[in-house]
Amino acid sequence: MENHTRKTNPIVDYGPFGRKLEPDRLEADNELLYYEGTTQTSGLTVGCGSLHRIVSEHLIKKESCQKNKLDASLRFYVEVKENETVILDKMIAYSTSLDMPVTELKTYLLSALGTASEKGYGFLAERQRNYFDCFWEHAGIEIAAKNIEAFHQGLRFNLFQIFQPAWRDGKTGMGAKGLTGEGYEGHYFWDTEMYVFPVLVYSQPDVAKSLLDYRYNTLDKARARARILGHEKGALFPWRTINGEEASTYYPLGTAQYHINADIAYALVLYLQVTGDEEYLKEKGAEMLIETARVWADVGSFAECRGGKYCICDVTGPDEYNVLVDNNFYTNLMARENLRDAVSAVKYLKENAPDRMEQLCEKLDFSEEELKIWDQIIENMYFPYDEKRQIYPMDDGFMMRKPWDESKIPPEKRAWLYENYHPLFIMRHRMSKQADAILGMYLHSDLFSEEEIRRNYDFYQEVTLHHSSLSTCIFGIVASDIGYHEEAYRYFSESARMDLDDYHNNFYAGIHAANMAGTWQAVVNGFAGLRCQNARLRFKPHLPEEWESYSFRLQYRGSLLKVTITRGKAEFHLLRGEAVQFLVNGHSASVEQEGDTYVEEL
Ligand code: IFM
Repeated sequence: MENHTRKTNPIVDYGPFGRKLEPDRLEADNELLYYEGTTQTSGLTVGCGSLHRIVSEHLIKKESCQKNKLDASLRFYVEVKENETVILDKMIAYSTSLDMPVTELKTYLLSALGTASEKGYGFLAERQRNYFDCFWEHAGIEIAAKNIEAFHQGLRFNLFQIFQPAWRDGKTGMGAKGLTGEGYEGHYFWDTEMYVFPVLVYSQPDVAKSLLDYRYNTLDKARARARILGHEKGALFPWRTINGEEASTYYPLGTAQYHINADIAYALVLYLQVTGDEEYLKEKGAEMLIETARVWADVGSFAECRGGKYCICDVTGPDEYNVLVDNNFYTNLMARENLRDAVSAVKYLKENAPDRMEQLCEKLDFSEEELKIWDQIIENMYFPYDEKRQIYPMDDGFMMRKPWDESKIPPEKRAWLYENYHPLFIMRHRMSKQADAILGMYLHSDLFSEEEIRRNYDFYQEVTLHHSSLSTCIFGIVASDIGYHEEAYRYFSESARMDLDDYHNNFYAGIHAANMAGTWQAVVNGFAGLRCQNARLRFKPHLPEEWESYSFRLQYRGSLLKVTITRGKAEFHLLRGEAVQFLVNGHSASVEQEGDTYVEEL
């Protein structure tokens, strides 16, 4: 089949169009169908075997028919009486050339199918059920409220859809559409690190770690990419990719989103703080932090016209309606924190693993001199600021752009701007597609006062169109943080059933994995106010008016904590593991032993 693509939207695709997976072989033999195909550009081969068996007593004849590499089928003839059930077991196994030489794919897959069919459907279903029971036990959110079924269904659907496609082998990442559709050609974006990853790090830290491994395993490609972009040192991760190579077509909406480097670094640091996995920092983390930081130290300059502050020009921030901008607030903020984390990693290694530091200095040709420059950048990062409104505009030019007048846009074109208007028309207006500066303020909320966040939220609330599915969940979380509880609930409600109710009218192309994870975040990071600051959990719990209670679980440094919020109190129960210290509503609290509960009056 051909991938569906639209020629009208530069974000979605600019071609080449037509079939992208070329069939190499297709065989139908007795009960087995076997397929192998290779992607045209990246040359990745996928092998897929499927075994079919009528397990009830009805079979009278089987036929296999093979016409060519595109058309093969199996036929099963059964004799059935009215109301009788026929059972067909179909077992499918996939593997790819990332895992083994293409010549070994078929043998491997047939053997996997053989084992699966020996074990039988019942065994496999049971194993899958146990696996998912464990997932729900750690990731599930329970809400008690009237008429909550629809939200519960939305939450569960969303969690399932993000957990299923998050790969566990360290060689693959996770598509923005999960495993459900062809939208964005299966590519991985920052959606994984900034939206999905925080859910996994607290519920399935091993899966989160595999996703980091995937980035680590593609570091060489990111280094090569940085050279193409003119950076002599460091690594630049691709905006969209599968095998680690940049797969963006239209660079202003792709490669220019340099913030992906800092996003990956942010996820890595979150993982280190939540799990305390210092070995990971030594083995892989420090190298990733150094290599991503190096690009930040090269991409900008200390600009005289900005009082010697460090400026980063011609990048695209998260917002895809304002591209190739100077000093995108989100990018500068995340870049500065990426550099800060890299400095800490180097210090940590020098003190705790000097041999590894030495190795890295040699491998990366890294010297202390670089640290001095990083420190200067950290001290002098430039942020656009509007004195009159006392807010951070999204970038240097944002306040100069033409005000957006939606009444001039016919209603049927409003949600499809790139499909209906030239990019320049969109980019010259003062409006925003999705959470951008606000996202930075959520991720680093400890660096801003509540008043500051509120002023910025009020401003961005007016200019954000939420045309991206990555937007409402973030606004909801920030709304919770500043006490706009009704608004937070409204945003949560939109996110929770976005795909089930197809609010964005594009479910045909697949799920919106980032938003799905954003629903979990809206409850845990939003209503319950969870942040991990300086490696410590902090909460600011709130119970939405519409609910009687809600509860969720978090894994933190090997311990399992259950948090339950009811009217007037929040309970923190240590289900498993060692003592956990945390902050709740600004003061310290702890649970010391398994079975302990700390109760906070609200
Ligand atoms: O990564 C996102 C981006 O932020 C908005 N457009 C869609 C991409 C994939 O979900």
